[in-house]
Amino acid sequence: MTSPQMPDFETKPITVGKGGEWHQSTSEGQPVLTTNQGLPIADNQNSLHANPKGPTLLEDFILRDKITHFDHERIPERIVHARGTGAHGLFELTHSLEKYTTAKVLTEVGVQTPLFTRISTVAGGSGSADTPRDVRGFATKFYTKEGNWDLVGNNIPVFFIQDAIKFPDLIHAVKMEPDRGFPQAATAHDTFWDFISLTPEAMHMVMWIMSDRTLPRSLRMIEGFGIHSFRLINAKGESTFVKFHWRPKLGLQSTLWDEAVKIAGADSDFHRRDMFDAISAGDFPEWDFAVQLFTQAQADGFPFDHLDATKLIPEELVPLQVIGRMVLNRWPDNFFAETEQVAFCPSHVVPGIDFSNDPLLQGRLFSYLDTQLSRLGSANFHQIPINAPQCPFANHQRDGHMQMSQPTGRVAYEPNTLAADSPHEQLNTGFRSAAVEETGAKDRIRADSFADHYSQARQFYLSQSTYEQAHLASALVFELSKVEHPHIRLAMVGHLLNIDDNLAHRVAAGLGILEMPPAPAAAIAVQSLDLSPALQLIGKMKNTLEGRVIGILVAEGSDSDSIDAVKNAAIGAGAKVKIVATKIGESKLADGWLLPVDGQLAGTPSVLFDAIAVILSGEAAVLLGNEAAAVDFVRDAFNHLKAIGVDSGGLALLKTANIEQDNGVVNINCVDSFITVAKIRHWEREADIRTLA
Ligand code: HDE
Repeated sequence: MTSPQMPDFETKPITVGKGGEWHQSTSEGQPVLTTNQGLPIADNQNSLHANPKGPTLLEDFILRDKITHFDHERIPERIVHARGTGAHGLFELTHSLEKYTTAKVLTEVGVQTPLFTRISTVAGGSGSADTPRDVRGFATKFYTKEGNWDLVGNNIPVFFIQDAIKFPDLIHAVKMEPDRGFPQAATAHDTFWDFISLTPEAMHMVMWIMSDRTLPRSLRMIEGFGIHSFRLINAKGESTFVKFHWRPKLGLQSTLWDEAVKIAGADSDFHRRDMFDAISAGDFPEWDFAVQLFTQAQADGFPFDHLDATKLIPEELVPLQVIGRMVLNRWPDNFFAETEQVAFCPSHVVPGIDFSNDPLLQGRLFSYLDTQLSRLGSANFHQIPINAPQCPFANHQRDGHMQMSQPTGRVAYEPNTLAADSPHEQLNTGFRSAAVEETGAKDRIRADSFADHYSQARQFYLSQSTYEQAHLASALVFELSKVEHPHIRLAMVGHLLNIDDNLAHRVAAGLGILEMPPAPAAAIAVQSLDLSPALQLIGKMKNTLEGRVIGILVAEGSDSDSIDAVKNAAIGAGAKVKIVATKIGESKLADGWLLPVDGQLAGTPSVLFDAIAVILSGEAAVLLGNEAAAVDFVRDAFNHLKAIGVDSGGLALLKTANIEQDNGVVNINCVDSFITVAKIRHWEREADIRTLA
C-alpha cells in the first residue's frame, strides 16, 4: 500500500500470518501495529508504569516482546567478506556449451536465469568503509532450473595460498591485530606482512593486491573470477576444465591511493551508494560472462599447475570465450533479509558442473556450509527466501531449528513402499561426479608442480604499464613503511629480488634500506614467461563517460549558458552531473536563474567525481580562493589526474591553487574538448605532482 505522506515509497506491512482480514484498521486505513502474536497495540510510545513517575512493570509483555526481539536483531557477521553490497539480476546465455556440459544454465541460449550477486571487501567488518585497499569478493547465486549454482569468486584471478589449511592463518594475520583491535580493513600492518613474508606462494597475489585493482572506482567497474579450475561434464560423461570470468561492460576503472583514502572519509558507503544510485536510475550494471576451456592434455603443457590457485592461465595462452551476460537490475527490498542472509557455498553446483582437485577449492567445499550453519543458526538456512532454490526441491530431510515447511504424510525415508509419489533419485539427470582415477600415496604433501612461487609474479609486474608499475612499487613502500619490525620489511624486499631486481631496488629506496637483503632461495629457478598485456588494468579502462559522474562547482553569479553546455554535453555522453556550491538549496546565477544545488562544497569534495568543471564569476573566484574546501576541490581533482574544465573564473581559482594548465585542463567554451579529456585519467601528469617509488 502507498502511504499518503510518502507517495514515493511503497510500504509493505509484514503479513506472515495466513489468511484472515486485518482485525481492525486505523482511521487512515493503515494496518494496525501488533505484537508478533497478532495482538493489536494501543500505545507504542509508553511502557507500563506502576504510576506516572513509578517503576516499569515486569508485567509489560509488550515492552519485553519488542526489546527482546531488538536484542537479537544481529547475527554473526561473516568471518571474511563481512562488508558487502548485493543486487538481484539475471543471467542470459548467448552461446551454448552443449559440447562440454549438460548444465541447462550453460546450454539453453536466450533463457534468462534469475540471480543474486554480492560484491564485498574481505578484511573489514560489516560497518567498515567501502574503499580500503582490498580484494573484492564477487559471489553469484544462479537460481537455475536444476538447483542453485553459486559461483563464489573474487575480482583477482589468483589467491594468497595453495592449501585450505593455511586460510585461518592468513585471515588471522590480515584482520585487526588481536591484542589492540586495529587496524580495521587494512593490510598495512605487521602481522599481515609477517605472515606474507613467510609465505612465498603469496607473492603473485601480493603483486595483484598492490596494484590498483584493489582500489576500484565502482563495483560496476571490476572483473570477477571463479579462480579455481572447475570441470564441465557433457552427456557422454567427458570432462573439460573451465575457468569462469566476469567482464564489466563499463570497463575497468580504479582510483588512486590518495583518492581512495579521501573517499573513505567523504563517503564511507561510496560503492554501495554508487550501485544503489545506478540501479535506481535504471543504469543497470552489466558484465559479460566468459570461460576459458582446456583439456588435461593442454594443462599438461602449461608451465604451471592449473590446480594451484596462486596461478592464472594467461588469456594469450587460453583465450576467453564470451558465452553470456549478467545484468543487475533490482535492488533488494531488505538489506538484512537478502544481502546479509544470502548464503553462498562453492559446493552448490548443478549437474554438468564439477570440481577440480585444487586443494583450496576442496577445503572451501567444506567451509562454507559450516559457516552458514554458524551464521544463520540452522540447517534450514536454505528455506530463507534469498537462499531457496526457485525450482522445486524435495527430499526426506526433516525438522531442525526454524523449520518453515510442513510436510505431510508418514514417510520420511527412502526407499519405501508406502509413498509412491515421494522423492526418488534420478540416475540419468541427477548430479554425477567426474569419473577420475586417483593414484598415489596418501600424505600431507604439496605437489612439486606447485613449487614455482615467483615466475607469474614476475610476469604480472613486467606486464604492467610504467604508471601501474610505479603505483605498485609505491603501494609496497606505503604498506611496508607501516610495518614496525624492520626484519619483516627486509624479508619482503628479499622476495621482491626474486620477482624483479628493479622493483626490489625501487621499494628498498622508498623504505630507506641502504643494504639489500639476500633473496631467499627459490624452490625452482624463476622462469621468464611471455608478457601478458591482458593483465594490465589501464589497458582495460574504457574511454567513456558512461557510469561516470561530473561535478560542476558553481557560485552566485556563475554563467548559466556555460553550466548548461557542460551539463548537456556530459549527460549526452552518458555521465551523471552534480552541481556543487558553498550552500545547499539553490545558487543564483548571473542571469538570475536559481540553479538547484546537489552538494554542499565542504561535504562534496571532488574525490566523489570522475572529472570536474569550475564555472565562476571573477568575484566568486576571489572569494573561493580563500576557501580551503574550494582550493582542495580543484587541487585534489588535479592531483587525482582528473580532467578540469574552466571558464575565466575557474581558471583564476586554479591559479590560486597553484595549478599549472596541462592537456587535462581545458576551457569549457570548447565543451567537446572537455568531454574528450574527461573520459580519461591524465597519467602523464603524475610525475610532476607526486614522487612515486
Ligand atoms: Fe571464502 N569464505 N574462503 N574465498 N569467500 C567465505 O563464507 C574460505 C576463498 C569468498 O558474499 C566465508 O559465507 C576458505 C577464495 C567470497 O557472502 C567462509 C577459503 C575465494 C565470500 C570462507 C576461502 C573466496 C567468501 C565467510 C580457503 C575466491 C563472500 C562467510 C580454502 C575464489 C561470499 C561465508 C558472500 C566467504 C571460507 C578462500 C571468495 C569462512 C576456508 C579462494 C566472495 O566460509
